[in-house]
Amino acid sequence: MDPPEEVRARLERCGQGHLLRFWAELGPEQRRALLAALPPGLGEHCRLAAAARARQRGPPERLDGRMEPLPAELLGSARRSGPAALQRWEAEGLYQISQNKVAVLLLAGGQGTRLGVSYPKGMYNVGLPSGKNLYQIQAERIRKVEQLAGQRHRCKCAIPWYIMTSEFTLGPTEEFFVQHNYFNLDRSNVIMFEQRMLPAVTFDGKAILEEKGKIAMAPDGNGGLYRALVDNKILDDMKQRGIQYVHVYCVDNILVKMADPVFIGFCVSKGADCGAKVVEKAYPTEPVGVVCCVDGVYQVVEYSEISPETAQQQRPEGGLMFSAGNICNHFFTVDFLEIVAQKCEPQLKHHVAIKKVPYIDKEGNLVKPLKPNGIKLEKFVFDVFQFSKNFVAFEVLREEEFSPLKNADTADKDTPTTARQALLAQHYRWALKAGARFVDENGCRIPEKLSLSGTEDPPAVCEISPLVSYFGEGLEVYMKNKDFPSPFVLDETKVEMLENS
Ligand code: UD2
Repeated sequence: MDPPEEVRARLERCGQGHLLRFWAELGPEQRRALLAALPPGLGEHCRLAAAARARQRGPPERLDGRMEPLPAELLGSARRSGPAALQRWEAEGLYQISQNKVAVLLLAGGQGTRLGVSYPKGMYNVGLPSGKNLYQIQAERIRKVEQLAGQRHRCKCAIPWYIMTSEFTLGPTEEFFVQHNYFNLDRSNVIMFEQRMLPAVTFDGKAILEEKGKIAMAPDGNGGLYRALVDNKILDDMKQRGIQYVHVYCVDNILVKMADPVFIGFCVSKGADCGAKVVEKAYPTEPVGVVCCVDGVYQVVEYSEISPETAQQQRPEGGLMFSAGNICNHFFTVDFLEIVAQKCEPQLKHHVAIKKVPYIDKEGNLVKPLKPNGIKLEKFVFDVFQFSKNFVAFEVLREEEFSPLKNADTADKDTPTTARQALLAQHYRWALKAGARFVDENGCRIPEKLSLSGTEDPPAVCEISPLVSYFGEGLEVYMKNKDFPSPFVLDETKVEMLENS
């Protein structure tokens, strides 16, 4: 059987006739699947990809002259604000949570290629004494902050957890949640949905076959969120539940504060429609994007778009001029998401990722290229800042809130080891602050060390379950003036024992 004449002609017209090269060798099921997988606008997509790559090969566009730092009045700070302000924002955030107006949304459609595992990153266990994976830690933080808001306002409340997956991550993520009984969350409050996929394209604009009857596809970037919200009627679901505020975050930050009441409270009190949590850049040339203003519009500027001189520029009062490092942690009102998803999404720019994409050559052999050969187009979640009418940013301390898991342990940063160290250092600080003492196997006191670098093991290992404490609160009652062995895991069972001792 020949492919429908109209399909062949259409593919030929847009330069994609090669996709039918192996048609004669395909079985009926493969043929059906190939035809069904041909995306509308394929030719246009391939042209766009090749053109974007050609543009990218030129010198990077420098934005230096057009950049301004965020105005001080839009930038809140966990470090510079007094306890009264922080408490006020936290109270506002907890109130909104107690009113069931807050949801969290996890971006989990990425392939996690740098980490080098074949399963979704959220399932990764960084080797904590409890053996918990990232998803479990996140689920337990949601349960705890629901409890804190409920206790404060004497009610029962829920924070729905929306999880954006892709063709690569949906199946295994669903299965993992089922296996773990949704980490004891109410199943109806965990909503998984899928983002779209786009064909990978050669440098000369041809869609790539990864099998004789299958086009190589990749997720459309974390900015695919906005289309996925519409495709999957997620905004309707949010509205039905009365959600007004959404905390969006990236899967790999082990220190992420789910539905962070302080950040949400800050954004709500400022009347913001869109907000970004940021950390101070560690050093001028650190390869992170900075949140700033370009031609009067808020955006994240990639490190490649700034000259080293601009990156090093200092503020008169000290500190880097452009220091607001993006950590993929955002606040949106549902109204803002609706405007973006319904109206502005087509204006989001395409970013080009150049990757090694395995392909079938003309002779029908599978080739695993040694050099990058394919273009993947992606949209970025933060590219919507430009549409905000009231944008704010909130700076938090890196050691308290940001330690991403990006690479395998062979790298020197953002690895399972650094993520584990960051979490254990934080819990050690919390324990000391609560008055705990640690002793070694001979009962001798382990000397305390208060200031730890990001890549240093604390002198004693103490892991605190998020079900016991969300951000260090409420620990004195179990830990003050008590001796603990190392390693020690403070979980619900231990808490019960300590309460009865
Ligand atoms: C992201 C931010 C970067 C910085 C850094 C901090 C973007 C575009 N970049 O860079 O500015 O804040 O994080 O850790 O936000 N994802 C999807 N679908 C996709 C691709 C990615 O859901 O098609 C998810 C992915 O699963 C992850 C998040 O988006 O949770 C960030 O993706 P990444 O790890 O590829 O982004 P990275 O580290 O380049």
